[in-house]
Order: sequence, then C-alpha cells, then structure tokens
Amino acid sequence: GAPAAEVSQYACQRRTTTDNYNVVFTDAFEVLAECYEFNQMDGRCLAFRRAASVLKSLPRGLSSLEETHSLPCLGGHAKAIIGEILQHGRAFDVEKVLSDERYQTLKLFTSVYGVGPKTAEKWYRSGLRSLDHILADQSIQLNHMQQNGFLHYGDISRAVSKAEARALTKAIGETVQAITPDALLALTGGFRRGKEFGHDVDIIFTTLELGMEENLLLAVIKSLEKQGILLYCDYQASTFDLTKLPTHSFEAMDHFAKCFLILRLEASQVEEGLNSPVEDIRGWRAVRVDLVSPPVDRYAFALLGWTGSRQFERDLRRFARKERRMLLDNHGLYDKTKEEFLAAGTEKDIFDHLGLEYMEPWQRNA
Ligand code: TTP
Ligand code: MN
Ligand code: MN
Ligand code: MN
Repeated sequence: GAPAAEVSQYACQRRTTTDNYNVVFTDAFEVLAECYEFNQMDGRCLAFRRAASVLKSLPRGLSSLEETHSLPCLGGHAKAIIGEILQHGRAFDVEKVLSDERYQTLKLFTSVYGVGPKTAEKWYRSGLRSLDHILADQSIQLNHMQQNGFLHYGDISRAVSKAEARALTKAIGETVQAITPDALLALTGGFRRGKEFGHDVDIIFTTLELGMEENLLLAVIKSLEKQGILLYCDYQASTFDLTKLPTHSFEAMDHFAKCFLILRLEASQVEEGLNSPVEDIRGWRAVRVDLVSPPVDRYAFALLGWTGSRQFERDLRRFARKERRMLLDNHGLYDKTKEEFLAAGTEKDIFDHLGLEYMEPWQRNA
C-alpha cells in the first residue's frame, strides 16, 4: 500500500480519538507503566505511557512487527511485548506483573480515593493485603479524604456515565447561574474528550468580572452544602501569582482556586437512570466531582489544561519548550525569545501561538 504518513513523537501533533484499535497492546503497556510507577522508575513508566499513546493514535490495529519500525517512542522492550502479543496473544512480563502480589495489592490500595503510591507502599510493607485489613487495623490513622474514600468506596470506584456527568453539569450550572448570571462554565476532563465513562466529573467555571472567580467557587460550595448534596469537600484556595513564569514540571498542580468533591446525585436527576442497578434502587449515588475556577483572562489556558489527556498535556508542554522555546502550563504561555507572555481568549489562540494545527477536544485522547 501507500507509505503511511509519518507519526509525530508529540501527542499534540497526533489526532487521537476514543477509538483505540490497539487496546490489546496499550492495556499491556499501561500495566507495565503502572508497575514501574509503583517502583518509582519514572523514566520507564513514561516510556511505556508514550508508547501506548502512539499506538492509540493509529487508524488500525497492528498486524505485524514490521509496522512498528516507522513509529516513534517504541523501545526494544515495547517492541518485544508487541511481538509476543502478536504471536501468543499475551506477553510474559505483563502476565508476571498481573499475578504479582505486590502489584495487585498496591493497585487495590491506590483504588481508594486519597491513597497514593506512597501510602499504599507503607501499608503493603506493614503486611496489610486487603481493604478489610486496613479498616480493622487500629494503628492506622486515615485522613479525612481517605475516610471518605472508604465510606463511598463502592460508589466512587464505579464508572460515571456521560448521562450522570451531564446531570451534574446541569446541577452545577444552575447553582452558578443562581449566584451570578455573568459566568462561563464547561464540562471538561475526559467527558469533554468524548469519553462515555469516567472516574469523576471535571467542571470549569469563572465570572466575567476578573477577580470574583474565587468568591464564586466559595458561594457554589456553600450552595451545594445548603442543597444537602455535599458529601465531601477538599477546598484549595488560589495561590495564583500573575508574575510567575510557567512551571517546568507538568505534574505540579495548578494554582487556581479549586475543590475536590464527593456529591450526591439523585437517580431522578438522570434521564437514563444511574449507572448501577443497586444504586438506582437506593435512589442516589455518590460521584467524585472536581471544580476549578480560574481568572477569566486565564480561562482558555485552564480549559486546555483540564481537558487533558494527561499525555496530551505533557506533550503540549514538551513541544512548546523543545520546539518553540516557550513555556506552557495551565496559567499561561511565555515566549522565552520575545521575553513576554502571550495572551489567549480561546484554545485555538494557544495552538496558533504554538504553530500547531488545532486539535478538537475529542482528538486529544492521547
Ligand atoms: P482527570 O479527571 O484525572 O482525568 P480525565 O478526566 O482525563 O479521566 P477520567 O475519566 O479518569 O476522569 O484529570 C483531568 C485533567 O485535569 C487532566 O488532564 C489533568 C488536569 N488537572 C490539572 O490540570 N490540574 C489539577 O490540579 C488537576 C487535579 C487536574
Ligand atoms: Mn476526569
Ligand atoms: Mn483519572
Ligand atoms: Mn478530575
């Protein structure tokens, strides 16, 4: 056939929809990436995340190892895994990780909201192997977030459907509207990228009046509490400093006012019903919701950052730095050559500044 177009090493130059024709390979890579993450081998972890991301962008499934020769970001180990899966339907290294007790236990522990790899590791080292063990252990002090993670474990470990996300967006939208009619609001995160299911609901909003955005978020939280639907709230005040240059590290959280919530969603709010027979009978379920409220002049940067995917964001920043001598993060874009910040009213403006073709949200599933 015709020679395939070259695939960019940058996820922000690959159009990646939710259709993944290489899920057998990317699932395998993600298991290995997670295992390396648990072992704090960040380089290898990122290498397998990048490899998975490249395969997600392909228009068809790989059918031979030769097809990988022209692809970027695939190292020897990744190619060996692909070869094994093509030949045997599975790969030895992946099977080994999946049956490993340490991996299984860390995976289980980190599935609790508020439990990161470090805490999981600590519990594993002290001999704990199940969630019941942890709850029964008198010597363990759970923080507020973890207590709520356990309390709502069944609900929040079940996927959130698009219909549930829409219902919550409507509820938050009405809450915002009741406080100020001058607001911008969007459902962001995975649902904005067209995913059918997610682990939480991410919503961004702001006031048209610059400087009032943090008050709006606080008023929204107060209203949710009054409505009786606020089950848990971790509020993070703004630490935003206008004069600071964009950060180099992607993993650092942004400085906008935000909150990590658990909200109560009534079955009656969702046209299709709740994404669970049991909870549908009970009449409600708990859902993880993230709200972020940036200043209006940073809305486009924050929207771009919160839309993800994480791999897409990582490569946008890497592309800006390596190819354009620019620094990008959720707050802004700085041109190191011109020594100035570049303003943007829309996501399109940011892609234009970077000299990148615009990618629609549903093409950012890298
Ligand atoms: P997530 O909600 O973690 O991921 P997701 O919506 O892509 O996938 P899922 O369906 O599993 O929920 O994060 C959404 C985006 O928000 C992600 O690209 C990272 C970004 N983000 C920030 O930029 N700053 C933050 O402080 C946080 C918490 C997230
Ligand atoms: Mn999300
Ligand atoms: Mn996630
Ligand atoms: Mn989120």
